[in-house]
Amino acid sequence: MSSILFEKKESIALITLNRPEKFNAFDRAMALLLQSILDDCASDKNIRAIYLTGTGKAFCAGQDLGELVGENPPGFDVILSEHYNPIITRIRNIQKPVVCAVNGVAAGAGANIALCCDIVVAATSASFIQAFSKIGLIPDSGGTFTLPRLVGFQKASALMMLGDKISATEAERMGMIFKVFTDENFTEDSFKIAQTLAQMPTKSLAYTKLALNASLNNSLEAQLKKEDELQFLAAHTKDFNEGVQSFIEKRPPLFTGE
Ligand code: LHQ
Repeated sequence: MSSILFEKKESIALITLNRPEKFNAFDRAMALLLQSILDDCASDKNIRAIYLTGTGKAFCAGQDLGELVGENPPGFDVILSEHYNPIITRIRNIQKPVVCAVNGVAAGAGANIALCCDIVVAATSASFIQAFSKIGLIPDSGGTFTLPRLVGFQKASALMMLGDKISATEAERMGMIFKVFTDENFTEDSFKIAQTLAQMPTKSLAYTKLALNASLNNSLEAQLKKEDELQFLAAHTKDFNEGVQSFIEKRPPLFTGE
């Protein structure tokens, strides 16, 4: 059985972390596989949205701790530079929206991979834990960049130092994630977001993502310039034309992602 299930459905790439007995923790092979799946999604023009979730009780428990004490464990430098960092940069740079459907506990690198996605939703029973301090590590996988920007510096410090597990509802309340859906309807409700995105003007979503990425470090002046540049590109897409035409003609738009 593959450690990640990968399916393409209705212009959506459905990626399911699949080591349920290890709470979908990553070993090297699984981390490299996720990178190659994301590369496939990036280059496939038919894919217009990505939906990332997990099998079983957990979304992902981060690094497979068993691998660290197994035979020939990968070095720490390799784990970050070859496993997690390339996953985070791929998710942030891919020109398509990534929905993360956190179906259960998200811990360590698993939490921070989830939090770097474009739209993060969670099931009521899901939870988030910056588990690193519990085992004497520091938060990685972009967590020290992402979390303070989502919830503020003080809350991020406390969550990362104490390593408390917080519920999906608390995560939503503090702005860490977008929404919580009931366990019963979680798959359907979360997948609907990907279905909606896959019908939208893909390039405008990609340029929105580029603008948001740039905003993380830009001055207002630089950001206004970035919006100028990207709006120019958006205005030259077929989907912009279709958006305006369909509005004038009072009909639903049919966006093609071009
Ligand atoms: C696991 C794991 C796991 C293997 C649950 N590995 N089996 C970067 C730099 C370099 C090196 C290190 O890593 C990193 C990045 C990181 O991600 S560091 C952080 C690594 N992750 C953790 O420290 C989390 C460890 N797991 C937990 O704290 C708990 O399992 C959580 C809070 C996720 C879930 O707790 P429970 O609901 O009580 O479940 P459980 O502890 O009973 O786990 C269920 C099973 O999953 C169990 O297997 P078993 O055969 O005993 O039933 C665990 O061994 C396995 N599992 N996490 N990371």
